[in-house]
Amino acid sequence: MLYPRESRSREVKDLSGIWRFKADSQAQGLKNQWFLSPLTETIPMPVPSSYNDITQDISLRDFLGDVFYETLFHVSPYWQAKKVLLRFGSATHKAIVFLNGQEVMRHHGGFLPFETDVSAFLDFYGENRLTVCVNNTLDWSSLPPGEITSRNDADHPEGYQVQETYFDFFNYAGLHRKVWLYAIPPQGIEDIQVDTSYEKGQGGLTYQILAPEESQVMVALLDAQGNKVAEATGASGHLNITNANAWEPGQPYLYRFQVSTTTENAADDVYILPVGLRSIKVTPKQFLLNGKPFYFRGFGKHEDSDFRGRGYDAVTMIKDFNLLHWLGANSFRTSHYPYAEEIMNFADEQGIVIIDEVPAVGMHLFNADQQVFTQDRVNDKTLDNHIQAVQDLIARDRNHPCVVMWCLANEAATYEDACLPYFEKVVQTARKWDAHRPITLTHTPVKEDCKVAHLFDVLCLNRYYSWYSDSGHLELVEKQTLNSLAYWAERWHKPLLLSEFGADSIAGLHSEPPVMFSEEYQVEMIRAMLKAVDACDAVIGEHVWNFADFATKQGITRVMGNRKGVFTRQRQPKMAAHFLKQRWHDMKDKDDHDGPSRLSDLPPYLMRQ
Ligand code: BDP
Repeated sequence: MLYPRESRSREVKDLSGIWRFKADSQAQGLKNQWFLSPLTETIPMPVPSSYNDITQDISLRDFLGDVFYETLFHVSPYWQAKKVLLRFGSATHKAIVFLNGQEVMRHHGGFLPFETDVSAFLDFYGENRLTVCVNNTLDWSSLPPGEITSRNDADHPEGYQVQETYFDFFNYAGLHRKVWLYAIPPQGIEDIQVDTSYEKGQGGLTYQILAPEESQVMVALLDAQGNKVAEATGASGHLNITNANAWEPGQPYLYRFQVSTTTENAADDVYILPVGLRSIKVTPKQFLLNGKPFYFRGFGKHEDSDFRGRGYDAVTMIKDFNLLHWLGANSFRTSHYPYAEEIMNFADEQGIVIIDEVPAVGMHLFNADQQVFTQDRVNDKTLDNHIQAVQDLIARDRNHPCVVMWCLANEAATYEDACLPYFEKVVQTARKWDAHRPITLTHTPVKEDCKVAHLFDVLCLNRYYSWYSDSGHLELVEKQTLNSLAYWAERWHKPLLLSEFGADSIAGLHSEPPVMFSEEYQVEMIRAMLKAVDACDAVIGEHVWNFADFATKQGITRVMGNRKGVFTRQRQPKMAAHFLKQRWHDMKDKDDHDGPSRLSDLPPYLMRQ
């Protein structure tokens, strides 16, 4: 699925801005066809943004059900000769879209784009009205799963409804990403797929172009200065590039792959796709990027910030990337859902490596008595949606050089037998749509043997020793981590990535000796885990949980959100950030001078005295 980009044949109009908004607390809107005329009694709402934290109204923050968005716009009559597409970066979690009172599309799933041809619904000479009904409820078939439970008590005999979620982030909702209208030639390019390679100065690019059969396809590869380094004709083929520049973490050389089509009696089309040449290989103990061992230093992140909730925001994005560079980090996982396309584009440009995750989170109830994979829990419909999400994520992100691995689930109940046939199908889908990239999923520290590890290339482990187990016992962490890593390495002979580890700390709380929730405790827990990591040669990376503090649902284990960030939610560093900065810059310097390698011995100043 192509990101809307301008070219001499393509025009893009960003509909982001201040829209009219109305929460439908009585569930009347669809029944009474609110979309037929302009919405009344609306409030202003920024798009993109979550709607939850924008007003002072607690009932909107915790709202459950349909909300309506509306905006007005004009299009140029010149666009009549074009195909005009309406595209949403995402709508969380379900959307029905109406243009000038008529339904034009529906979409399920809150983290991926959707679009449709709206040429026939537009008024090219008058005002157009776009109305979107967005619903934030989750059930057992959605990704992520959830369930609405009805409760009552003596004070509320009439009952009330609660959205249960089994994941640890606030269920932000709304139009979280940009909304575009864009015009392309009616016989234009529909899709482009590239797979690239790089070995010792030799680059390769295999491509496949989806365009109407009658069009002639020309492709050219331009270097960063705009010089043509390869060209070909035809809808599929392979380009060889000698003296090629690789896309490397930290040195992200981007070429431009220019695809042009000409069709008799129809307008020409041009799409320019940034591409990076790089290769990936996984061995039992290494993750090789361009033939060199790559060690992941970074985080599990969230799309989360003050006021905006999960809404895409260039300020937050660029600040976050600057902080990653400041720390010497080289990668992150898009826990626990696909992030905005603008973030993926920026990671390509910034040379930050990404593990790209589908929104399959909360498929583990943390309760041994609950059989997760039964009909009233995760079910066949969930599986269909999971398969669809994998397919759509790959369709969206497969051309990004920054994406080096797909993460197909976070902490599912992989110790249950029913998990195997389920994940066999999910894995099949990923392999079918991308035969090149490795796949992974994250594991919890359950004792039972994992039923699906053999299906994956890299095993990601989430560990919280001295936090959720043996709380306060920092002295146990190193040994427990070592034992766990040794078990997984010997059992599966696959590379391991410590994909989550960390402790909550409230910025400004100090304690020496360290106690839980102090900044010191967070540092010492991370340090102890990393001592074990440094001793295990099957580990290919460390992703601390989490980059920044983030919002969650309210509960007695969360102090205004999850505080495992090494930055506060406002992106100010805690002690752990300074600790990681030191370690990761040392590792980076070592990589730069001696070639990529693991830091085998911690320098003494990083050891706990
Ligand atoms: C892990 C989850 C993550 C949570 C984290 C925590 O993958 O989403 O936020 O625990 O509890 O199990 O902080």
